[in-house]
Amino acid sequence: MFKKILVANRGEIALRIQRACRELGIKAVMVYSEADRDAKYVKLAEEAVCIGPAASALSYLNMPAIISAAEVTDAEAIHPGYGFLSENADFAERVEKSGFQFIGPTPESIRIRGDKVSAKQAMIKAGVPCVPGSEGELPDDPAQVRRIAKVVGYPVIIKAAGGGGGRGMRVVHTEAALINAVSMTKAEAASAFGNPAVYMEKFLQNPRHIEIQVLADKYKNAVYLGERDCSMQRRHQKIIEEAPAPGIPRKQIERLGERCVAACKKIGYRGAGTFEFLYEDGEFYFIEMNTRVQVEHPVTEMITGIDIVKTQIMVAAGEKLPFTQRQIQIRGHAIECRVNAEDPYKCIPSPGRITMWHAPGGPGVRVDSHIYSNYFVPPHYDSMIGKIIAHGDTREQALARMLTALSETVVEGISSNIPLHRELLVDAKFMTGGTNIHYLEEWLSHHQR
Ligand code: MV4
Repeated sequence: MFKKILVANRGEIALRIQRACRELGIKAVMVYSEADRDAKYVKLAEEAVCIGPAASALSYLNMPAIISAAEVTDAEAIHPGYGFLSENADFAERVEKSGFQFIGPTPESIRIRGDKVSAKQAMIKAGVPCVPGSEGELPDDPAQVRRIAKVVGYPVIIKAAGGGGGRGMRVVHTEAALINAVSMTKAEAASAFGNPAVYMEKFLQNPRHIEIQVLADKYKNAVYLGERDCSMQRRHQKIIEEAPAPGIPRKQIERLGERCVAACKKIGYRGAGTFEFLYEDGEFYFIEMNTRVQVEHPVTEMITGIDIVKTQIMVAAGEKLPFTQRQIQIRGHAIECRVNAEDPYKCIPSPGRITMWHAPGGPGVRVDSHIYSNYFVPPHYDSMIGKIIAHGDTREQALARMLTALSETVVEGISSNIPLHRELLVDAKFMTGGTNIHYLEEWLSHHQR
């Protein structure tokens, strides 16, 4: 096992990784920008290194600064967390070339999934159900493009191979609009991602966003840890996630999970990963894969009892997965509310000093947050200041515990989205379960205040 790991991230996930290291008896070196000097995990750290000014490009995205910090502190491995450099194949490669272990999959795995066309082709080959569409990249010939769209059926969506997470896509409803939409998406993709390749899919109008969590070691052992429903989102920012996904037959999830595991084995995947699916009319369609630990990993930890971050570290160190699929049991239900420093209805960021913070507690309640009373939320990064997770034997109990937790939580000095969470949790449709990816934006348009 590693003796020392460098944590190349900030905020709650930096603290989460620090905690996993402590539990494993590993020293954690924390890095921080000038704006994060007063962070809780920096105060708690045995070792911390300033890697640059507030701007992410000069600190958390600064590969040489991070690798030098690992060199001067004698760390053996680098955990990238989520966001920043976590899915940057060049970074993973430079980390390994510098003699450190990257805590994540191989650079090749990251690269395959970064190109959505190659990721989708790998999934089709592995038997994972995908959205019907073009076989690979769209050809240049307009007549051929029109023919493909006719077979797929309108509406279609044009997606950039280098895009993802909602960037570089365009919906097309009619043949008249098709060729122009393809050229516009190609031009944008070329400038934004340095890759003009685009592909086409049938556009699903009212899907849910369901994802499967996997863990794999380098000996081709892989397991799935059930699913998460991440449909409650606005502009591709999730705000509530839950597991299991309400109303989906267990057998169908098991079949899908087994497909994902088979795909991991086939591509030699290692570490934690997420297979993202759209779910519409009772069917799953793969859209993207994530090769990092995700913000919403705690709901899966709560229903399985498995520590995903610890397992990431163990498999990166070359250990075997410490459990088999048969040993993984789903217990109860978990919900996560992302607490953002923002106006709850207009969703405008609200950085600044938190004059008072009281965290909730009680049975089944978990808080993953780096904030404290008198902490200054810097304006340079995303607005998430923590996550509240509630677990219960049933969805109803998890919801009740979450409502109590939110009512106990105090954030003063800045705005937070807690009032929004408290309204959504008692919304009749949300309480029933199974709302789709458009629900929150529609809800907000009727509840603007
Ligand atoms: C889609 C889709 C409908 N049909 N693909 C958006 C982010 C990226 N991960 C894929 N996305 C979508 N792909 C087809 N064929 C709708 C979306 C989509 C979406 C997906 C998941 C979560 C939120 C979303 C919000 C808008 C659009």
